[in-house]
Amino acid sequence: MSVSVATAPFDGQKPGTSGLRKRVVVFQQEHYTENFVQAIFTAMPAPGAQGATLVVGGDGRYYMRDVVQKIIRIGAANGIARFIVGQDGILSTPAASAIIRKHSADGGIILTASHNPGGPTADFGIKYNTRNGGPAPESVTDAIYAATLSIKEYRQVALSAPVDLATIGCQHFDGFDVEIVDCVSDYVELTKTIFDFDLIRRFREQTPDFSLLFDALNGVTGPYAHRIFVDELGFSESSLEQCTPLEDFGGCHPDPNLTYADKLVARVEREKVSLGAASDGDGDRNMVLSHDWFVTPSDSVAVIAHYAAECIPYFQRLGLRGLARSMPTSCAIDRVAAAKGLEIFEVPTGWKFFGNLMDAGRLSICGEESFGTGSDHIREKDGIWAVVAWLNIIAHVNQTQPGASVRSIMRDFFQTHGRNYFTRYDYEEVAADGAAQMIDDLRAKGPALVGQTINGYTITDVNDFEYTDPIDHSVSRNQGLRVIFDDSSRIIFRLSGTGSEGATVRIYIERYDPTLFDLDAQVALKPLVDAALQISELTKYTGRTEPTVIT
Ligand code: VG1
Ligand code: CO
Repeated sequence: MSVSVATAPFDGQKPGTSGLRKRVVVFQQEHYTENFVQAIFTAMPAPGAQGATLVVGGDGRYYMRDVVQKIIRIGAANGIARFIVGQDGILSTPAASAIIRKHSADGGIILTASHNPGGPTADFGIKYNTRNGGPAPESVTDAIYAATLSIKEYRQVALSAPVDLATIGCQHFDGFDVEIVDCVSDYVELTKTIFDFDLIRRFREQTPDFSLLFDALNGVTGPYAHRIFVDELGFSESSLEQCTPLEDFGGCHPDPNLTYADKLVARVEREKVSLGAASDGDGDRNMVLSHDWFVTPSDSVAVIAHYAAECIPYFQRLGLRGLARSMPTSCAIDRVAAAKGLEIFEVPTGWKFFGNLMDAGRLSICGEESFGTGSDHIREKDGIWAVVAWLNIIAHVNQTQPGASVRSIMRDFFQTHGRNYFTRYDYEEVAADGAAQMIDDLRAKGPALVGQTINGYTITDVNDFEYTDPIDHSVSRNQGLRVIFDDSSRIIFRLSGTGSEGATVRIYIERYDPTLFDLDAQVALKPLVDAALQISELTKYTGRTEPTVIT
């Protein structure tokens, strides 16, 4: 039995870089979540919700299970015939993508605010993925937003009790089915077809000095990491830390970078760990480091692309079809593409922009500087995938260079391709007006900046990044303000589209050096960082003198 509930639009239900993210208390307002969920079903691409199969799951954060129940009730009333739900509502973002694809579902709803903190006073998020398993493109998120603006009612079925999310198996209801699936099985099966697990196992057995330390930051990847690193690859339980998903991530900020994964970083240094890694709340991000080297995400994807066709079975079988990065990501991967004669694409920030290229068979491996790395095995970035890729590469290189390490692999890479020094400065939760004004004024100042020399660097161009999708020709404008210098150095200014409060300013800084590999990135980039602060007058607009996070 389905009933209609009268409602009215809420302001600000516009999906950002990756879904709608707000404070939990915002989602808890009466009708707020229901409105957005109904808007998803209203806007579901043709042929729509009627008779469709929908995957539902999330990163385990506070409020998630309540929302799973709401989605089932509203989805069923909108005609969804079959829900595939992770046990206890749990699915990592990459696992959800894998399940949508494997079961030919019509889409999925992923409940996560990703790397944002969780808990009653922190963040929640809802994201819609389409049939290809990837984040909805802007045409769909625009339609969802439009539906939130005109909503007058939502429909839901009345159920006598909440759906049991704990018991694996299929439950039949009047007009629809709910299938509860093990949250890791499909994902682990897929991962095993991609990488050379035998090679990694042998390497581990033969190299007792090699140590792995993986930190899930109390996010969703704990169970996945346990199955893959411990059960399948044979690493010890002590290789895992913070691997139980917690509703509030144990109070930590589940963002894998040097600032927020400080516990891991300290242990990696202290215990001289060979490969340290972390992932974010929903498991799509990764950080890779060793006790003597921090691998920037921009370098990580380039190294994976460099070795993939040589040692990762999935790419040995399929070859490399093309490479891509988000615009602010460093150009290291461009050098790999050039060396291998591959197409390279530069897309706006946000994984949704890679999907069309993958679906068209033109993109194999891609990454973002924001700790996102992945391939066309699914349509989301994939944290565990990146860590296993590194294990596969390290094991492979050790066959011909015993003792090869993260550091030596990076050094070889720089010797072949040169080094793109990269850093990002984030100013989190500044006043939105000041931040927007800073970008507008910078845009206006652009033409006058061209030709100026600052700290030895001469500006040759200032522009707004605009992207035309090569497949569907859709155009995305204002995707970041770029200041380009005569030596190909770049400074990019962008406002985050994933924050839940105020604005976050991101400044991305990059410089290429063909010969010097051992500089500290902060030292190598200091003159450009100073130039960025000078050009933007950031302190004047935001009142901030220091960034919140440097990556
Ligand atoms: C950030 C990153 C972007 C990433 C997005 C979602 O977006 O910069 O590269 O795709 O988060 O990642 P923004 O708009 O805040 O810069 V996740 O792990 O939050 O799904
Ligand atoms: Co994430």
